Amino acid sequence: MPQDFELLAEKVRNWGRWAPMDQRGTLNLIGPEALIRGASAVSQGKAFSLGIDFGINGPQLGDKRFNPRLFATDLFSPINPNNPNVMISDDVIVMPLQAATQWDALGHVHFNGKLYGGKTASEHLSPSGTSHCGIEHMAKPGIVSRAILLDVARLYNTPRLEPGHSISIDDLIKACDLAQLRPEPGDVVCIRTGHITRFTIDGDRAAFNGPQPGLSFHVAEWLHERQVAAVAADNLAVEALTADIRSQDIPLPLHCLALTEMGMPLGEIWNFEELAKDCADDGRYAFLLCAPPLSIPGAFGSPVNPIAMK
Ligand code: UVW
Repeated sequence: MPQDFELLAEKVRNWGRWAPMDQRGTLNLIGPEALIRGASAVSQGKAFSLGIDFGINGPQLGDKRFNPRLFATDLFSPINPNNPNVMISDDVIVMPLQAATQWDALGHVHFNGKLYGGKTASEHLSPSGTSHCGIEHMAKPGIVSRAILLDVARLYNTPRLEPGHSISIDDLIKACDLAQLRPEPGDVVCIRTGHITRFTIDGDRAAFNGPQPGLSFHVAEWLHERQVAAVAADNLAVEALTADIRSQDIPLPLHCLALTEMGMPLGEIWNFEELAKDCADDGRYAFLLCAPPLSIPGAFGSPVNPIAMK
């Protein structure tokens, strides 16, 4: 794999393509045409949330990535203590930015000491975040474009792909045929594996966090050729994960290619179940996606509640 990987990395590298100090990567491909194409995919007045809840019963199992905890900081608090007929309540949430439905910022992964654009990671990363490719650069303007759903689970005629199933370019082309469309420059590609249902339906956090179906790193070439702006999936990491991830020469190879080489954001833990039913019913797999991350300077990711409109 390392040799394959190196060749592919050179092929898909976008460093310096838009500007020497570029921090938006393939989001630069979303221009007026992609936005208008997205807007013209809305004809039925339907909207779908592609996010899961940010709550204590979320999908996380770990100590670093834990489930969000909400605390009320103000309850029954009168604005005018002499006339307590108007009261407010406030709250604070403690959570990792990657706790549930989220975008990875380009700065989330660096490889061989380099961030996207060839910038030296050690010069930019600190305990207070990153000064290169933080999520704020993806927030303004936010991620709004045409998106297409590639329903790979449906292609295989199964509610969910098996753990470890590695989705190939051939699978993506067949899923495009099923949807009767191809990604156009600036589109966001949404990949349905069905894996999210291990959490949302089965409530099995261990299975959701274990080996899982997802993209093979080889698809980076196809995404690059099709000029895709971003990819989102209904699993933990967009790419397929096997049990031996921690002992691999290049763990998370698609992360390295997408975030570091291409500058292509990855959306994780999205939920396409309701949207996928609707797409299968009406045969329309294209929609307007509005999925702006929060503008948190220096952050490596952001929660998002993506909305698909048809
Ligand atoms: C994984 O959790 C493996 O991916 P990410 O760090 O992008 O969330």
